[in-house]
Amino acid sequence: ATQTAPDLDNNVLNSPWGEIKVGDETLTEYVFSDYELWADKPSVTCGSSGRSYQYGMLRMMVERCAMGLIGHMRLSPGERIGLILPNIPEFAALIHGAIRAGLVVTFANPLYTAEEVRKQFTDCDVKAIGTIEMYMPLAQEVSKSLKDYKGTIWVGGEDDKTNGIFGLRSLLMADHKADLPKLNCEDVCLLPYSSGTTGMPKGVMLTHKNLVSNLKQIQCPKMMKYKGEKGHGDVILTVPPFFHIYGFNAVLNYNLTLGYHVVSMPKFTPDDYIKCLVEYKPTTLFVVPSLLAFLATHPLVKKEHLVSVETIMVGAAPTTDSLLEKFLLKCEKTKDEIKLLQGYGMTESSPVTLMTPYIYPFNKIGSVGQLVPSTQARVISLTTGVSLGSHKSGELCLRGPQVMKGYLNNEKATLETMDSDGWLHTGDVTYYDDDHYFYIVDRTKELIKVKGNQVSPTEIENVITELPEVADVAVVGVPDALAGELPKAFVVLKPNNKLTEKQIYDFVAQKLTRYKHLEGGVAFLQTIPRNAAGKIMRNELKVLGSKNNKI
Ligand code: 4UV
Repeated sequence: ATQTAPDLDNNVLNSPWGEIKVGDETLTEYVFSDYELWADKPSVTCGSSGRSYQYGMLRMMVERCAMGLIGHMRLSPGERIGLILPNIPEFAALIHGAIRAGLVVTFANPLYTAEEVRKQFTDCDVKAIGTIEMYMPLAQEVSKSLKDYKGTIWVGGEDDKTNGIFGLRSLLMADHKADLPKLNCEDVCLLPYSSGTTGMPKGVMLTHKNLVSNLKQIQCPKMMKYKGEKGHGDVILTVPPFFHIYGFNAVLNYNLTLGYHVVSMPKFTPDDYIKCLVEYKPTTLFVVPSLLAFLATHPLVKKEHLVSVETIMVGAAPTTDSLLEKFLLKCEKTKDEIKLLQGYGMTESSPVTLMTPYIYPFNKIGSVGQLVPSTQARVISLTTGVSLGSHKSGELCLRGPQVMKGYLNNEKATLETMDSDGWLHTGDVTYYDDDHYFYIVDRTKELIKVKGNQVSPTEIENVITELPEVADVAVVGVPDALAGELPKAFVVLKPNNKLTEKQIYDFVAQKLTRYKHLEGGVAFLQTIPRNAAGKIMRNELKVLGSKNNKI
């Protein structure tokens, strides 16, 4: 059954799920608030090596890591630490250790190029990096550009003081007593990067309060009804990276708070994923649409592999009804036997704002759900800006305690994204039905989503502009069945200059990580369509791009 009609005042929607008590704990306090109840149970297990820590051990590692960062590495509260780590159990120890120490954490995709990491880490003035052996050359290369650098933490390695390297193990074992600072829940503790509605990736300032509020919002026992209980014995298999807000807060922290067993995969391969399904018999899978497509369509995935699965949480990019239905056919389960829940959110909102409640009617398949507790929405007309009623599409605006403090050192972008009444303008086009279930139908912002990963067109355009032959360029996303979207470049060459599509593709490939490569193609134009204000008319290019995918 659907919920009773929520308050509706001037087309401002309130959550039908009421209010939460806004978080006044710090993130690490909240995530480990009940750990003693399951201290001997596994917390995070590496799906490929089997390496695993019990909750009691993880909690101790967090505390010792915090002391090591302060007492041994001489980092000070408020300073920034950058993590270049895949989904391994030590991620949880290091990130919560740093947050407990009062440091502000930024994380980067380990597959980024040195240039991409350098941009991010210099932008927020990183003083220490945590990484594993495989990415040590990347970390050391980036660290050369960082001011007053205090050292690299090597997860799985030993001290090498001459090179400023601290082995994580010796950091944890070091005999020192540091006074850990008293933290304020209004302080920023996380700086994930997001391009938001326009431009280059920016540091998103999230406070303890933002992140804890969001955990409470998605742990609302009414909305998730059956799973109010903690320590339920659930086993989670997750691929979404912990270095993205979805993987970090909505997956890792969400499940650690509840005492569940998180099986993480440092690298996705079909064989390893199926091996984990068989070995760990997960009850819940956290996926992005392209991973759901893998489960639904890959010949190696059999229905026997999915027998233990009760719930699948899918988010980070649009999912189609036909994909959800294909998946149900594959596992031969009904919608009541396996819950396909969707979550919608943004880095700027910690991330979750909309979620399908655990019990929802079948005709709502394809909806991203309802407002989580303590969250309000307005859908505003793209032409007039007025708030619209049900069944009318417009830009989704959101307000709640999970919304960021702003972008780091970028007041202009903050003001463009958050208005004076605290509404976050998402750049997503949506409508809601009479039961206040939301449907995402389009995106007005420039952002491209490739397999759930953010791709900023501006970032690719800036790279292509470095080519001396190029007069003008615009990058847009074109639809792709598997990845969702792929970046495609439209390039105007200077008169009498020559470049091939391949030269442009290769140039971008040298500078940016794999999922930002121009897999949607390169096309040459005489001019880039711009409006009177000089803004690229991306919609025209999108139409051109999808009609003519392989120009
Ligand atoms: O900033 P970001 O990279 O953030 C995310 C967040 C993913 C989440 C959030 C809550 C969940 O419960 C969950 O399962 C996953 O990806 O990108 C934000 C943009 O991604 C698109 C939309 O354009 C956002 O502005 N997006 C995120 N989730 C969805 C989506 C969705 N369910 N359906 C359609 N688009």
